[in-house]
This record gives sequence, structure tokens and C-alpha cells, in this order.
Amino acid sequence: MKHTFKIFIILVFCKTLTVNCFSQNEIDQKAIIQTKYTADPAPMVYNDTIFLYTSHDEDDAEGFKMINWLLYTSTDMVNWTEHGAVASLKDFSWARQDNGAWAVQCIERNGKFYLYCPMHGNGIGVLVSDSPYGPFKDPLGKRLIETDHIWNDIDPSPFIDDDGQAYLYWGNPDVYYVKLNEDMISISGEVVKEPSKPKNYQEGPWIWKRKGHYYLAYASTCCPEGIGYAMSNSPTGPWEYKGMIVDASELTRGNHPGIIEYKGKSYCFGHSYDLLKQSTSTFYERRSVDADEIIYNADGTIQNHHYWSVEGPKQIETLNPFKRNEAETIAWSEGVKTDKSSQVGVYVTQIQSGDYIQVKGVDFGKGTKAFEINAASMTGGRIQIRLDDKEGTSIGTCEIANTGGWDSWKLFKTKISNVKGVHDLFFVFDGDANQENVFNLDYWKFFK
Ligand code: FUB
Repeated sequence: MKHTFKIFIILVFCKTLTVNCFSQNEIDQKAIIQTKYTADPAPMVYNDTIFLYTSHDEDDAEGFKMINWLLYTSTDMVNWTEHGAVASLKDFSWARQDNGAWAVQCIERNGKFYLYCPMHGNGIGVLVSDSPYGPFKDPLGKRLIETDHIWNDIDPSPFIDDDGQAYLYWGNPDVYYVKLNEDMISISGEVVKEPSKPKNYQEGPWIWKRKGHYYLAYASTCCPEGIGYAMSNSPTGPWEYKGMIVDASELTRGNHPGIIEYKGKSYCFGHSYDLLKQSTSTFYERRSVDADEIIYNADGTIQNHHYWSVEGPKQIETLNPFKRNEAETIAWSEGVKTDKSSQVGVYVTQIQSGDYIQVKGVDFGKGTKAFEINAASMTGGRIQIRLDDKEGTSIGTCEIANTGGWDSWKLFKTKISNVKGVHDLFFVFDGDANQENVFNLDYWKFFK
């Protein structure tokens, strides 16, 4: 309820004053996903990969318009591969179907993956899969948590302690928790309203343990919302407020933490409106996920960020161009969108002349001689392959012919001027300027 009120106030404020709802002088982080609006990041490390589940603000959303949950993966923190919608309101036959797919979180236990899903006004459900990529199924056919404050039952965050006891936390404007049984789809004991709710707590709890300390990060009091955190000696509190991981400042309008350790570093994910701000100065609920490295002090406290850094996280390993890479593996893109088909899975589409994709830190080693890409087109066009900048050195041009259909996929190959070492790769698209799409792209690969 509080959310609806919050958004209502913001929209009324913007519309009444007909003002730019965003300051023009802000220096923003480049959102880590650009092909869709993403929010409420829930990263999960499984094996050597980050699985980033997000909620999804529709492209035409004004207030919240959220019907499914997306998945992205990365092994280097800068190039993210889209896997499309892995769950949606349709997976819960008992829930409202047209809106309310809010902040999810996934956790693995004994080889199964449990995705805890809030449906605003319908409470919290759980989906189960044998794979982090889904498909996810509703094993209960009803909500997991029964309370008398269903509108407060949002933002579930599961946690498994070292002794194997699992917990589920959630809630706005209070933090609730309950023990989960080992099956992860039933509860043990009573729902507890946390009596030591930390200062500034609004919603979006995220629980983790590090070096014997328990942490509770959360979206801080609206508006604006930053990311606060508290620490405890126990998963059930009491929690002691420790400060802000990301300040609530004039730059933020809502947030939701997701925190992981990966390959020896720690990261905090959240969201902002920075991607939207690149295309309009009007406020809509169209958010985009950001991330930054976080640093712990010796006493376990976390160093503060005023806002998401402009440069974002550093790349932690190079990308191998000699294996199949999905076209939807992207560090930054302009103009393009993604879609999903049963034939090829997620692919890049709505490519217009002048659009481009950047893939960061590609290691060509001792050299490459050829490039191949799987594409479909009704018009044809070409891909200029450039290094280190959208207008950087061209190492080849791949001509894409008309394949006879937007789902008639063919491989196109071209020679590449020899290139060595590590470079950012830019695929710059060229075709008839009047076309809304010059080709669809599935995957690519270089050859030694
Ligand atoms: O994205 C919808 C809701 O807004 C989330 O569930 C909250 O955490 C806030 O980000």
C-alpha cells in the first residue's frame, strides 16, 4: 500500500509541476543491463557463475508494471548474458496475473533451486527447479506464507545458516522472518515480526553471513531510498544498525540490495533510474540494475558509497572469443532489444543502422583470422567489427544477406585482419536507415 502511495505522490509531483523529475547534472553509472528495464537485483553465485535474477519493469510502464522475472549470467561482472524471463505470474495460477511481480530471490539446496516470489497483494509463493535456468514450477499451488498483512508480504530473502537451518525474511515496512523446513517449501514455527528492526528499514531485506557476522541489508526509508545495513551475532537478531552501503541521496529514487562474494571480491547490486534518464527527463517506474564492489573493514563493517560509481565494477576475467558467445552477451549496447524463441532461445533484435553492442575485455591471444555469426534477416545489412571504441579500428565487416525470414537462421563468416591481445569489441550495425530491424543475431565466434 505504502508503495502505491509513494509512486502516486511522485507522479503527482512531476505532473503538477511539469518539471524535469531528474536533475540534469547527474553523473550516472552505465546500467549493467540495457536491453530491458530491470530492478530488484537478486544475484546468486552457483559454481563459477553469477546468476542475476531481476524483476522487470515493462518498457511502457508508468507506475509499477511487472509481470515476469528475468535472468542474466556473468563470470566477469561486466559482460552479462540474458536468458530472458525464467518465471512469471503465470506460474502462480492462484495469483493476480496482470501486475505485481516484485522482488524475487533464488537459493540452491541439495541440487534444487528455490525462487521465492512476491506478488504484490497476493503474498509470497515459491517456485522450484532442477536448474538455475528453470523451468520453475509451483509445488504448492498456494502461497507459502499466510499472514494477516498480505500487502506487507513482499521482498522475500532466503538464507541457509551453516548449521543447515533455513530462514525466510521479508517485509515492508517491518521485517518478518520464519524458519523454513529442509524441503524449503514449508515453514517451521511462527512468523516473527523482528523487534529490532534497524533504523531506516523500509523493505528489501537481504541476509548473508561473512566471517561469523550476520548481515541484514535493506532499502532504507523512502524517499529517496539508499541501502542501509545492520549486523548481528545471530540470524534472528537483534540487529544493530551500522550505516549506509549506498547513501540515500538526491541521486536515488528507490533501491533494493543484492549482495554476493565472487572470485575473492564482494559486490552490492541495486537499482536506479539512470538508464531511463538517458532517454527522458520524465519519471516512470523503469529502473535499471547497477552494481559496485564493496569493501569490508577489519571489524566487518562495510565502506560507504555515496552513489553507484560511474565506472561500475572492474572486469575480473577476460572473455574467450574462440568459443560460442551469445549475441546477447553484452557489456553495453545502444538501440538494440532482445527477444526469445523456442528455436534459438534469446536473440538480439530491433537492430537499426547505427546501433551497437560492446563486449568488454575480449582476449584474442596470439590472433584471429575469421569471424562467424548466426543471423536471420529479411533485409540484409552488415556488421562492422571494431576495436576499443564504436569508431575504433575496423578489423572486418560481416555482410548479412536476406535469409528469407526473421526466424530463418544462417551462419555468415568473414575474414578478420589479424588482431592480438585484449580489446573491447564493438559490433556496429549498418543497414537501410528506414528499417526497424536489419537482422536478428543469435551467437558469434572467432577463429584462430
Ligand atoms: O520492484 C517492486 C518493489 O519496489 C520491490 O519489491 C521493492 O523492493 C521496491 O524495489
